[in-house]
Amino acid sequence: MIDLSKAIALQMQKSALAALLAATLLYSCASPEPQEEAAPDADAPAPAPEVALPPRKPSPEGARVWFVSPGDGAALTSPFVVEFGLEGMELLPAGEIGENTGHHHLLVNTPLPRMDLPIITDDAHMHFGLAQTSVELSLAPGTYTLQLLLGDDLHIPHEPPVMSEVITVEVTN
Ligand SMILES: [Cu+2]
Repeated sequence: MIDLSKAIALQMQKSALAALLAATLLYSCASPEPQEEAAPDADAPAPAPEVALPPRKPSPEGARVWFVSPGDGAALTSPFVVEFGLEGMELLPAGEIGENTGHHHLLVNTPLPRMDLPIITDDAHMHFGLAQTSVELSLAPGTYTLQLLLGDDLHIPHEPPVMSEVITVEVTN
C-alpha cells in the first residue's frame, strides 16, 4: 500500500508533466495526454503499456494456397465461381484456434495488406470465416487481380504468410 500523501504528490507531478506534454503536443496535432483522474487511487496500477499485438502463428513448411479456378488470364462472365486450394494446413472457422489452421481471404484489386495486423474487411478483402472453400462472385465488367491469403483465428496472416500467386481475370459481361 503506497502512502496516500506521497501518491497524491506523485500524481500532481504527473499532472504537471501531462499538462506540459499536452502543450507541447498541440503543435503536432497529436491527441493530448488523457486527463489524469481527479481522485487518484493509491492502489492504482502503473499505466498499462500499449496493447501488444498477438504474435503471428507459424505456418508449416510447404503450406500453400492457390486458385483451383479460375485460371490466370481467364475471361469470365458474372456470376462465376472462385475455388480455393489449400495444402499443408487445415481450414478452421474464424475464432477457432488450432495448429496449422486458418481461413481464406480473397484480395480483389488490392495489394497485400500489412502482415502483422488482422486483415480488414471490405469489398477488396473478403473473409471466408466459415472455412468456405469457394465463393460465387458477381463483378462488373473489367480487369481484376485476385489473390488468396490465409489468416489465423484472428484474421492475421501466418509467419511466413501463406498466399497464392496473383492472378488476373477479365470479366466481360
Ligand atoms: Cu478473416
